[in-house]
Amino acid sequence: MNTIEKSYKLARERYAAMRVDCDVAMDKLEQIAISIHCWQGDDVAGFENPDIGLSGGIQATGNYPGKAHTADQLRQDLDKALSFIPGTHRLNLHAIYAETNGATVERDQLETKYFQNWIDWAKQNNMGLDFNPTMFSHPNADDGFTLSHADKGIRDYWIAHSIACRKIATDMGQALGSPCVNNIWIPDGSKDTPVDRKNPRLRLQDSLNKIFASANNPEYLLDAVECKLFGIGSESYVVGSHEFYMGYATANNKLLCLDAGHFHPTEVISDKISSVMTFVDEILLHVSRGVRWDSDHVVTLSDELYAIAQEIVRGDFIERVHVGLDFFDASINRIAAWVIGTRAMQKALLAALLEPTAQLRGFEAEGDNSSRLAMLEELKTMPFGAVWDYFCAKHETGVGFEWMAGVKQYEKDVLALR
Ligand code: RNT
Ligand code: ZN
Repeated sequence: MNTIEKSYKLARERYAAMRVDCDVAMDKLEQIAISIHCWQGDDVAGFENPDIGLSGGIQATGNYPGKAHTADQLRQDLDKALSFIPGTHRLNLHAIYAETNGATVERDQLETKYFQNWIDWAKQNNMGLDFNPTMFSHPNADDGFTLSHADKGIRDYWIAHSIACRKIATDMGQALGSPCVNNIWIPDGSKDTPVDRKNPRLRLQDSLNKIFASANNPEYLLDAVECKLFGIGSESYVVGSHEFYMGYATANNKLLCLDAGHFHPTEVISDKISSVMTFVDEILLHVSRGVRWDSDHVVTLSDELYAIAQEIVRGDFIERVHVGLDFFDASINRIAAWVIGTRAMQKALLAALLEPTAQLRGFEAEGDNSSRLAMLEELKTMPFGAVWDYFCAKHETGVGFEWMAGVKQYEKDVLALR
């Protein structure tokens, strides 16, 4: 027996003494497919137009060498990242990752054929796909408004784009036998105090109604809408606020997307999950890490990440919460960023799955808050790392820091030559 197995055996005994079964926890973790965002691999650039900068009030800062410039490079990088991530996951694509073979294809003209390579790649990897219309980094989004624009022509363009994306997402879901979550996020808002907060929201509601006019087949397509508090250049007003989309999702039976960076700095999405789940069937998470603003730092094993995972597990929401990642750091190795963020999410989920929740609930029900606090504190130093290491070893994805050597080698052999 090697050290990893020995440590696991001891850890399993420790957890068994608390009536927690480590094997059951690992089986459950294996079933959770994280939706890994493609855009960490190229700083949200996409392949539509290499000269157009990222707009929409979001920013990837840094210029670490080796970013992917083509879809083949991006898939190659993803393959590398996935080799260090235990389990089977999903890939989250944006419309700007279409492969048009050099042809200029307007976004309202996009079709599934431009994503065929992605579908084939996903099939090979036994992965599902998720999707997003891209309503930024485009001349029709230059003045900060898209689906809520005062100009009908511009609104119609983005409505047509969103409808095209729903069709593509449906085809992806059908091809891969797993529903594709198509998430709508728009940058609409204004830098300074607007006079009219009402009409853009009414126009957004109308645009969404047009986009969702045809019903989705939930076997293939799930529609999500993502709210936000502010962006760079939309500090004073965001059309698609939390209240707006909470209302829209509830009234229209859509998924609500909660992005960890899209609320006031002292607000946390972990506390919103059980509230929102009372009124919508399913939600999408954009797990991210905002540092002082919605900075989209790489996700780490923070208190809030633990709390998000606890809420998903304690609420029995695993089947109803789609866990997606949303960060883009251009200042470090992008493959490492994917691996660090995804592994952190999985670690948090494992820690939550290893919790003796029934016992904790018992203390709470009896009003024994001293025991509740004492046990929560003791749990923090339980050997959950030994279970995680064993899980990684079982999946041959590198135990501990080991995987980083593989990333460094790849940087030398592949990224440095780009
Ligand atoms: C922006 C939103 C949105 C984007 C991606 C690229 O603040 O979080 O989800 O990050 O669509
Ligand atoms: Zn997001």
